[in-house]
Amino acid sequence: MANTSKRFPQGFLWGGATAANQLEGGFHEGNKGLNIADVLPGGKERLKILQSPGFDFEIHEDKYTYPNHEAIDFYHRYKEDIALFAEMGFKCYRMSIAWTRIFPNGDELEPNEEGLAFYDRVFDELHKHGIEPVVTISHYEMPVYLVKNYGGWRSREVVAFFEKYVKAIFSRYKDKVKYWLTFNEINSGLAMPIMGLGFSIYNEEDKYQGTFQAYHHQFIASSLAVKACHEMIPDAKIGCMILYAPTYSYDCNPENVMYALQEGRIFNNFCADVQVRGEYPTFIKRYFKEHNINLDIQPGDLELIKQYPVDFISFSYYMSRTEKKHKTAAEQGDGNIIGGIKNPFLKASEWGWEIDPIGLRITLNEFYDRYRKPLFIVENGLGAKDTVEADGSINDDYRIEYLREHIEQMREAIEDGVELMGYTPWGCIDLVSASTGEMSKRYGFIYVDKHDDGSGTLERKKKKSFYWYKEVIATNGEKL
Ligand code: BGP
Repeated sequence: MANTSKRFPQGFLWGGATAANQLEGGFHEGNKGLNIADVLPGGKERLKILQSPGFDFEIHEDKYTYPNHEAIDFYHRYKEDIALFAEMGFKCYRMSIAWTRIFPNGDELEPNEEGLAFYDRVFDELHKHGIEPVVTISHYEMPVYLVKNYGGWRSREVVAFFEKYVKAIFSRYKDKVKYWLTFNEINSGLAMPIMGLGFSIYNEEDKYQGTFQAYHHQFIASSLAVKACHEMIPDAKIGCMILYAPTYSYDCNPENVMYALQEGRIFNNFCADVQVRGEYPTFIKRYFKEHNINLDIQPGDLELIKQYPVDFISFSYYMSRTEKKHKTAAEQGDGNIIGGIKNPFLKASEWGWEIDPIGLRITLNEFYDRYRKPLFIVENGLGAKDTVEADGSINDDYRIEYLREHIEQMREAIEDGVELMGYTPWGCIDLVSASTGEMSKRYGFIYVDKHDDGSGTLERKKKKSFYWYKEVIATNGEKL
């Protein structure tokens, strides 16, 4: 008999998601070291830099602005912000720890007490309001020192520094944090090497070799994190985090179907297969051969990866991708961050991200069919420009519509049999955009008075979606 209840499962984790470098600010405070995000300029150049092979990782104040240096000042305003999350009824809050607050350069012998104490205060504040922290260990913020001196994830030495960082935070927060995520959007390094893999000098010739060697190191680091988590916090769960975009064939031409399958497997499944199944997928062997990739795999690596897969799968979902083997320049999509061609059935956001709620149901089913592990949607949302009306209200009906349509598809997927743990829409409070470095691409239920040129009072205001989401949570998804 069909389940007619519109409610979500009991204990469903409704919440919101952010990342340290996009909201904290205080980039020099508390002995924090520089991370990649601290040296990435805002504005037009940013996306080009992210997708390009090389970058000098210096701060050039005369030439660029660095929006995350102040960001939205969560570093000083976390109490006020957490109180607003609590008012919406958040059951959980996804956030990240900045590695450089704990180990400013990345290779110190001892962790930085001021950094540790900051997150203690944040976790205590969350628990005071009954909100469960969901913590990303590494969200696009490798220490610049490790990039410059070791070459980022291409260096095997970085694995040990990461393991040390992970053990330091597990040991400190073992009683406060029970949900951990390893690397944010680990597969994004395939499209954006700087953020995903922390490369310093990276050239076209060794693009494939360098990228996949770096991935191998991240996979070892992921397994070491799972091992440490299970040993140090037996009642905690640790997941991977994948940027998922279901990949459609443009038409039923088998050539295009095969092409879409191959593109989708590399982008969506390669990292997840290793982190979840604990082994390199069979299809990657041919890919490695064709791209002349010879991984340096040391004795014990594959056993470690096999022994310590993640407990659950978290992922971000913003868009689907449509592919065709031979595409013309005119067919190329102009905004979808992971490429593909324009899908004639879909509308796109102002930034060209194609809006596809059914794609979320497809994603949930594809994940669950393939891995049979609990799923957690830890990012989803609409980046849009908001207008503050004369009376101070912000009527973001477009955002409500976007979220409602996606939540409806989540409900369908649960009916399909998918095990879904929770939902944390991205940027629950306006913050700096990762791809543009700007404030005007807003996702929040809470508006922050801060603008692309850095001006603004940083005052927080509740948007219309704030009240809507509050009711969604209060009714456990029954009232959308
Ligand atoms: C994901 C990142 C986030 C976030 C989000 C929205 O890729 O994990 O950090 O920023 O996308 O992207 P953007 O800010 O570019 O709109």
